[in-house]
Amino acid sequence: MKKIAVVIAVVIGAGALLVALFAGQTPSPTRVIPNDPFFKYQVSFLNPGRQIPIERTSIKPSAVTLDAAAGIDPDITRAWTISTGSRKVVVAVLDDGFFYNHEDLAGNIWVNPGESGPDATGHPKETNGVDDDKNGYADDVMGWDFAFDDPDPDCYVFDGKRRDRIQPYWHSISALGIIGARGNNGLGVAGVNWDVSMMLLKIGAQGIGNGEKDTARPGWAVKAIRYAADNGARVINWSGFVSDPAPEALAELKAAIEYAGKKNVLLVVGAGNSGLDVDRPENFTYPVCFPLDNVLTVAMIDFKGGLVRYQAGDRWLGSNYGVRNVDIAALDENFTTDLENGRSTYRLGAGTSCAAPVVAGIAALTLSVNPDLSAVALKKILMETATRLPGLDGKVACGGMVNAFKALRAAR
Ligand SMILES: [Ca+2]
Ligand SMILES: [Ca+2]
Ligand SMILES: [Ca+2]
Repeated sequence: MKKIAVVIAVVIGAGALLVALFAGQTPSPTRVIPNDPFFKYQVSFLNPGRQIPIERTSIKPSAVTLDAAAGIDPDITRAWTISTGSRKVVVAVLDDGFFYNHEDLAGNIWVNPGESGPDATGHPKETNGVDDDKNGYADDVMGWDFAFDDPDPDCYVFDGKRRDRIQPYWHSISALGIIGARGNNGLGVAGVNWDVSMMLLKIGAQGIGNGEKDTARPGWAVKAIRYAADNGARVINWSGFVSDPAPEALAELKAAIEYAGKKNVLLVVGAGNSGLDVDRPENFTYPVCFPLDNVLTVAMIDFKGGLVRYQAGDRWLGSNYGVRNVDIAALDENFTTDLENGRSTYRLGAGTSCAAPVVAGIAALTLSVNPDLSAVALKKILMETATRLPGLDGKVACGGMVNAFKALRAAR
């Protein structure tokens, strides 16, 4: 555990202000506020309520005002009084390519101990072309690119045939920053975990955009999930889904997730942004709708505590839901890491792709306190300690939003 750097003690005077700001939450003796300059925009971690003005990006003025109710947050600043994370906890992220050189992420990328340092001939194991740890993958020092079967899960998408770079991709970067941007380093934002090891498993494009054709295939996800389970991950974040898979492919995917479950790996997935009841068979989507006890499915809520719902043309979109297939909710609007023309930047992300990493991050933070929890026990703690919200009744299984402080307290 990282030594807690700044503890805000609630004292007479200042305490009155804090108690007033956080009315609706249990009174707290302490909170931990990191020194990262953009933490002030991370109101999804610490929501003061009322009208909250923030910027949408770090690179140009782009003010937005969030209409918030006090107490609608995952209580992370109180959880940080217990733990700010550990490099020993490995979270695998299944996504498109990764901008792992981001200034606020580089320090929290997983380093495969069996593929780092000098080999017997003095060459670096990272680049010697040898599968030093004999796990089936040569030079897999930070993870693997399953889409192109090479050790570099880099941040570009391809057209699926030619290896020409089309464009930098961005979907994964918001998830990485939420789970584990370096915290309290005086730079950028703070992740749920100030310290963590993020294993990078590239399985193809997870969002839909112009010119992006290497859409995730179930076969790549199957390999990635088995890799995560075999190489020390305890949590997998998958803010995505497989589209139109064949029944055999689905069976293989289910078997891989069950295999991960046997190794106590919890798979956290975004419920999806189509505004659908995914308990209805015509709306089934995978892996969201696998009835497996090591899958935790995350809906997205707004700052008032209701399921996100918005009109797009003549259609209603928003968080998917369903008391059987969706387990828990989290705020989706998170100020997190981004990239712009190859530069490290920061941006307000949204969607269940940003809600799932909040829960995956809190799962990892919980394991930093108690690494002996099974995947099933971890899922149970997260659901049982969730903050119940009337708007989630009948929409998600536990009827609430994730609460980091209560989860860590229960796990201790
Ligand atoms: Ca290897
Ligand atoms: Ca090697
Ligand atoms: Ca930081």
